[in-house]
Amino acid sequence: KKLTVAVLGATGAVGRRILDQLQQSTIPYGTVRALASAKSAGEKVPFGHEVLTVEEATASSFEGVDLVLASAGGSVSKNLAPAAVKAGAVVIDNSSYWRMDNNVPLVVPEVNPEALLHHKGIIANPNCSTTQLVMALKPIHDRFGLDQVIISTYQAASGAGQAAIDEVKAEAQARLNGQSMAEHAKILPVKSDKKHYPLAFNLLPQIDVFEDGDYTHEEYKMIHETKKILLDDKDSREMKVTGTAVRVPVIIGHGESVYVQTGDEQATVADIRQLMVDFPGVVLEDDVAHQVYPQPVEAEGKRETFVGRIRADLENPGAFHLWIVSDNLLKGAAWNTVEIAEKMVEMNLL
Ligand code: 11C
Repeated sequence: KKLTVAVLGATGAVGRRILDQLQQSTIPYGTVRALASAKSAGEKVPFGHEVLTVEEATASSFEGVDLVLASAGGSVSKNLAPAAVKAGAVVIDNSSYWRMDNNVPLVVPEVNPEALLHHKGIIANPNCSTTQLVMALKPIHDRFGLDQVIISTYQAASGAGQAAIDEVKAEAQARLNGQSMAEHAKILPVKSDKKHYPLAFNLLPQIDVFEDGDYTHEEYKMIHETKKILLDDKDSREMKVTGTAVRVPVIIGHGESVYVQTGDEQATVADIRQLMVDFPGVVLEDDVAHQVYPQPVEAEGKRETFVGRIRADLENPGAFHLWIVSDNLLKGAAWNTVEIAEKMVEMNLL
């Protein structure tokens, strides 16, 4: 059977990439529809060699749709995902709205595909910084156990959307022309917050709003989502997770410096390297003698998660440092979404 697929939020940076990844996927699609807000209705978006005309997304858009790939933000997903499920569709959602719902599996196909078996219509795609993190952590967790994980992120501007990319480019241009960057800073670090700062030639240690204990919402997402994916129903105190999320003036590709304390003091760097080589979707780039290590400019446009700079901690036995890079718009968003659908087809769930 050919699947009727609707891409919700089809005009955004992630939505366009979902169309692209869908077109290149093994999913047996028939009709593909592009849905977005009323203001984008009538726009054209490419789908392979075809051009799709964007339709307004409403609760009645999903009649006859088998699969919805959504990247339209939390409030849209909150309203439209249940409507799509009611119409008989399976929804794979990129927004943060459903991720921590107990009835919604939060899935990275290489890491926890078994969670798909219990879906009730909505499947959530994790936050980009979580996805690339659990790709590297999963094989270490399975082999040696993980007592503690401490993450520092280096997150690209594209995580905050096209307007943030435009803003950092305008700031860089202004600075190179000897002009002030301040007037261009209207969105970052967080559009809804009181102050805005330039990202060009700068670092912003704030991604999303501040919450309890002065952690940001992004930091909490990484903590809670990582535990939900890796620990499933187990006691979340089994693995300590914490971190600091920082926005850097890179356009595409998040970096993460990660400290892991495994549960095995005998674990070696060679073991960790081999685990990365063997894990599907992870590419080991770790040869410092030849200055080989993951970089955002090289990860851009690729589906894989790249891991390097693997070192044993100098003082804690069984503890390691890793450097993880991936395209935040592909494995972090569009590709993982389409890959979940591919996996569901393979598991006869679609
Ligand atoms: C960022 N991680 O880089 C965010 C973007 O929950 O899907 C992804 C937001 C999300 O700004």
